Amino acid sequence: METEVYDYRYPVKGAYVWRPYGVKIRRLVESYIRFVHDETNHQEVLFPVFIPYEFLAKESEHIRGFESEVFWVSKGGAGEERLVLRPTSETAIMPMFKLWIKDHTDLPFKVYQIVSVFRAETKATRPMIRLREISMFKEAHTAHANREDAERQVKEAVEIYRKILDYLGIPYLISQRPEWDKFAGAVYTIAFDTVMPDGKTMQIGTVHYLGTNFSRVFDVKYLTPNGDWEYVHTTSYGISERVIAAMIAIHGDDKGLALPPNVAPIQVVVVPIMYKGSEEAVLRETKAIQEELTASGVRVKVDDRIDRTPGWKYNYWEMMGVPLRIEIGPRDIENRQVVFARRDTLEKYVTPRDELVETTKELLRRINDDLRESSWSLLRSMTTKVTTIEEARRRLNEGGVVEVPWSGDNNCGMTIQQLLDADALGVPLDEDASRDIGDLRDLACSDKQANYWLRISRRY
Ligand code: P5A
Repeated sequence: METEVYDYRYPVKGAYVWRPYGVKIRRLVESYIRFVHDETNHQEVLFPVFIPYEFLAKESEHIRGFESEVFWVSKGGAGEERLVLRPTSETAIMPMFKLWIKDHTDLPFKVYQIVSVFRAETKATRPMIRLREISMFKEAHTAHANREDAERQVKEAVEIYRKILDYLGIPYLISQRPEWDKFAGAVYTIAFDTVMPDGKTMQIGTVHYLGTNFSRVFDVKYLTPNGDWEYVHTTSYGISERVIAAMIAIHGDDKGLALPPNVAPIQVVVVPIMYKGSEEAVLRETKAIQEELTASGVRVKVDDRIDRTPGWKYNYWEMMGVPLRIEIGPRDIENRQVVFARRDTLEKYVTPRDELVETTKELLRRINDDLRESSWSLLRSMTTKVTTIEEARRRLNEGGVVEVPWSGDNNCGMTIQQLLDADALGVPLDEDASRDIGDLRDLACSDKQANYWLRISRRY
């Protein structure tokens, strides 16, 4: 199954091949990502993959974070070069922002691209999750007149990511990363994490407020209405094919993929059931159904292979995650009815033939909603507040996320990580997260009053 989407067998570590069915899924995901950025006035750009090393190294925290993960291009033909393959594009974008941004009327300035970036990851690579060539890296970069406007952009970015993840039915926790785990060069980082079926969390998107850290070293200034020159405040935010990995892992089951109709390359597969003598009628009906559904905007495929049984086809398309199946046999034609089977619940429905289009659309809508809802309830059931080390350890061993009392002191936070042998995701920012902490002590520093809940999990 997996190899119809993505092939792990490419002979370079951390680099894999998207196969045709996978590319179709990916394009549907990308086109929604583009849609949401376009509707919020981000302009799509395409930057070179090369960055001169001295540019990457200009911002001291940034290079400290990325130095060990850089792929070098040190030879071009016979000549020597000092280029790197971008691990992310802040330092490629800034010199161009300097040329493009003149005065306050140019702000805010918002661009994005969907490209490959390269990171020599030190942790073990994993297909679609920890790549050395991240091939669906959507990165947005924005510049603003002041902190307030940049932070407004951070909020917009969080809404954009909510929308994308909701569309894919992926549940998420939103946390402000602790100081020791923010993006290299950021003032602060807000992260989206999901819980994978094994109980470990995965970071599936991050939004960074970069302050003037990059604009100062690249000298990106704008002319204010008063005639002063000021540094722009920048933000950046990114997601990758990890969202596809999360979608596949979270909705799939032991029968294979279960794709949300929103991004399923085939939303409905029609399987004709032919008995001797009725072939012609069944195929005629199948074709009529295909045409009606196609005309109403549904992505539909007819599986009329004659060398496969209907049962074989049911299994195959279930494995491929097609959300809805329609079975058409002579009896259904006679009774003027359509038989539907849902991939997610495996339930069957029979509806009158003249309600074909309505029912199809209603079922597709419901499958999107139900996949999202059931994933959310799983995530909620895997997140718990605990107040003792023993309870936290026990919960973490079962898989999931714990929230423990924390003073806000970084040393205490890092000690909590060590005590629990797990990582801090940060302080909850979700709208529905309760911040109330009452009269508790820091889990690691019992002499300190707790001020926050700190999220802890084992991470991918
Ligand atoms: C934001 C975009 C950045 O690089 N610069 C431009 C900022 N942030 S980040 O957190 O480092 O990466 C953004 C998201 O990309 C995913 N990601 C990866 N996916 C697959 N393989 C990797 N090796 C990898 N590294 C990061 C994460 O989802 C991350 O949140």
